[in-house]
Amino acid sequence: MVSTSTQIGNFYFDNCLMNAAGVRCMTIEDLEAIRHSKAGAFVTKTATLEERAGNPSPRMASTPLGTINSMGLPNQGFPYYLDYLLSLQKNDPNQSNILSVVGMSQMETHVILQTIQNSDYQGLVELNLSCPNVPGKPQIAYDFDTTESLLKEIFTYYKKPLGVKLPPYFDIVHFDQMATILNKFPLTFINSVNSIGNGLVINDETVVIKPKNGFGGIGGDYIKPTALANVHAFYQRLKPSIQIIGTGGVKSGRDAFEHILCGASMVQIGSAFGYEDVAIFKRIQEELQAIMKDKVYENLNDFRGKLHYLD
Ligand code: RRO
Repeated sequence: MVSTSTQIGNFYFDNCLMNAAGVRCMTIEDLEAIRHSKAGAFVTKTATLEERAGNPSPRMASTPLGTINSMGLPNQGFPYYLDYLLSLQKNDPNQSNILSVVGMSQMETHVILQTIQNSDYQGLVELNLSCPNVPGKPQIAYDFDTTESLLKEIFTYYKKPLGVKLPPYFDIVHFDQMATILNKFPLTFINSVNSIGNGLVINDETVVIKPKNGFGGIGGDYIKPTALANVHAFYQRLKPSIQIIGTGGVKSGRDAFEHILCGASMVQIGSAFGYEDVAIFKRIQEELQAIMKDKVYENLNDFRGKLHYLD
């Protein structure tokens, strides 16, 4: 029997496929749709301390090869998502989903994480260190010193399972430097990658989204090779206790297979989930199972991280 079940830390999932934060996950209605689908879990839209309207529209556009967005962190405020997750946890203590958060300042990030630490929430939390779209706020994880000092401070009080969402890196030295920092902390997982920040898509002579004069995060087919490289680079460098969620360019079972081959324990679907809605989880699960069956792999452990190199 071919299984796509997986584990992150002490949490078990029937299926390794789930949504990527930001896509169809801003309201309880969105999250319930994922929860009742074949997805193994959901992750919430990244939540800030207070509700945010985000950037002006149009703020997302599609091309035949993917998406560009500059949403600007629209969300309902983190208590909305925490309360919902707590209500799910009450009904089923074994439920495991991911709460994505980040503050608009380091102080706000600490307030959010301290509140979660002091709550009854027992599930996974992902700290988004890579939002590319808030004007005037650089992506935290491109500043290595800030990332290290922030994580150092967080782990003085945060004792629950925590992961970080990373932007793509493009240089071997940066993979080395970031992995060295991450390995200093008791992280449960990393999620690699967020959108490739600050791309530009043009239609005729005009940009296609309004915020930041058209600059926005790129997702979809454009980013799969970058995502696979990041997943594999971190798989090679991180201590085994830090697991990897692979995100970027997944629209088929083959794409999910490649992320797992590169070292991912779970695979998130962003742009393609936006196009196809919750039916995508069943389709990609079946495609992945067909590939595994063909290769006589029974579970993810049979091929996770086992990418072949040329001699
Ligand atoms: O809301 C956004 O503009 C956004 C976020 Br927080 C993120 O992490 N990645 C992205 O592509 N867009």
